[in-house]
Amino acid sequence: MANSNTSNNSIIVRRSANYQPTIWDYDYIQSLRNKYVGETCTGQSNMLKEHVRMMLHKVVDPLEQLELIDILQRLGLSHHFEGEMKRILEDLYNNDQSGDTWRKENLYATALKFRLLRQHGYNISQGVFNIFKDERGKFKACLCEETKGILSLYEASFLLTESENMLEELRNFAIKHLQEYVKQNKDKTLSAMVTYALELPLHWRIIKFETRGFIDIYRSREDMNPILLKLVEMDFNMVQAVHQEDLKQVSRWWKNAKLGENLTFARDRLMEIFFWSMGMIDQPQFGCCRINLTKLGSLLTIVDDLYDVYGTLDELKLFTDAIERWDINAMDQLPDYMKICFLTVYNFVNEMAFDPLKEQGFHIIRHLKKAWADLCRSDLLEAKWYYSGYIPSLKEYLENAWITITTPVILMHAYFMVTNPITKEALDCLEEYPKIFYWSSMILRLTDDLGTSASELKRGDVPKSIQCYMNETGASEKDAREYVKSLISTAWTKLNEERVASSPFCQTFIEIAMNLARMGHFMYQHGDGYHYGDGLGVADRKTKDSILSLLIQPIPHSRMSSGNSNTTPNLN
Ligand code: 0FV
Ligand code: MN
Ligand code: MN
Ligand code: MN
Ligand code: MN
Repeated sequence: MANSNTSNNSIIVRRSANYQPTIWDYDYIQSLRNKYVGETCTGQSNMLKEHVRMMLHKVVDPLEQLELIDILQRLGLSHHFEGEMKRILEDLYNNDQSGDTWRKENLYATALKFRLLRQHGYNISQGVFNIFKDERGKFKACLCEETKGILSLYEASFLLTESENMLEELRNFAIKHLQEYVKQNKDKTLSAMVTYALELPLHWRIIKFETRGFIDIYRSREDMNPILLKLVEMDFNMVQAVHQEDLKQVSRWWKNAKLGENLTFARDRLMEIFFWSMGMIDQPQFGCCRINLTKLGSLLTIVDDLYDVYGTLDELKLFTDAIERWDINAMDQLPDYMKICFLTVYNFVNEMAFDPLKEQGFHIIRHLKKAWADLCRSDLLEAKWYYSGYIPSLKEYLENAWITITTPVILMHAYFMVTNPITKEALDCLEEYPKIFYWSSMILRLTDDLGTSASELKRGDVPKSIQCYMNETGASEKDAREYVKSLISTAWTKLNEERVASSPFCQTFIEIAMNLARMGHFMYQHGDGYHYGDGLGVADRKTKDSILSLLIQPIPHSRMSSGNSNTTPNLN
């Protein structure tokens, strides 16, 4: 679709993505009320936490310890018990050296221990799986009897790092077995668990987005612990209350900035972007970071639509030049609609740089504006390709596209949002984009292409990875998609490597980089969910449903009533 307007007496034909307005009304967001706040809640929750802390001290059976840690993580409670969990894992890791007997020949326990230790940064070797091979190096046939064990192996195998061929082999073995198991459909509950795991491994999922579903599963488990259940219901709702306040605050910013109103060519997706930020970092104490990431994401979305949809090539050159110069005077040369984009970006970035300068004496504008300039230059190159009809090779496309997916800008800002004190060592490392930026970005790019390129090409956009690969090799779309998926797997192995490599980055930052990659899978899995209303029909409902269940609706509490008197918006 294209519309035209006149400027300097000539007609400018512009593309339009025909984005639909937001489904989340400002007044609705502001009307959210949550009763899970205040001292009574905090007191009750602290008491329950102490009970769980005691549970963690009391369990002595290693397998029970591991299972409890796994459950706490999946319920989204692990950040309350980091010290206790570390103590247990440390013991288990040290025990491993002296050869423990409890898990010998037990694939389920071995794999669970392997996964949890690796998740927490312990250097446990893939060699622990050797005992499951026979003399000829094949996996013992008896393993296939044990689907629960193979499922556990499957999840563990995704924590592989480079050149761990055995883990890759084990993963293929597990996938084959699990696919076979689903076909037979012997045990409905276990089959459902396997299907869910095959869709996406745990390591590629954002834990926060899985908690709501897992709480329901946990509630109906035979071994459910009522204290733990009560704590998680309480905690989930209390955290939700914090998130809602963050959302309300940033939604006031968005309304005041009038960007949605004034820039009608761009996606107005404040709620969805807030949801992304929540996926990147969900701990309650990081509200300020969530708010700033949401602002940043909104600006990046507008700038992306500027380059991909609305701007003419000449205008885009001017905008790129203004960002590269980082000069407020460069605003004069911009068409009116771009002035507001430029000024908002300029003010936001400068404001981000204020605290580090004031509090710690670090001048970081240099780093931030470089990331923006790189982004705009790469976006401009894509625009030039589009207007000239050029189709790059996949390699040439990706060399540019890992920048245009905006991850380098997001991570550059995120580093400063979550790090105090900032270190000189980290700043030096940020001069060139560190590899963790690159691989996190690559996963987001490739997953985004799998999910969005169909609608992008329909409205007119540069060919994305799938199309570049098809053009270059003559492959079918199906094969091209498979190839892109294999690139994603490789990128994950590299990202796993960077995650544990020595680096000047704190764990919180590394987790944000991992979650950004995971977000790509969430988006792709849900079709074109991020572009809500792009016309991709049912797929976009999933994003809305996730937002409702995680951010809007409290969990009905076993004692308290469900509490939320708000009605959900009319979403049609
Ligand atoms: C992805 O959209 C997107 F929304 C971008 C790049 C803006 C950044 C926002 C967040 C990561 C929250 P789209 O598929 O249009 O991106 P590309 O790069 O394919 O144009
Ligand atoms: Mn719009
Ligand atoms: Mn785009
Ligand atoms: Mn783009
Ligand atoms: Mn895209």
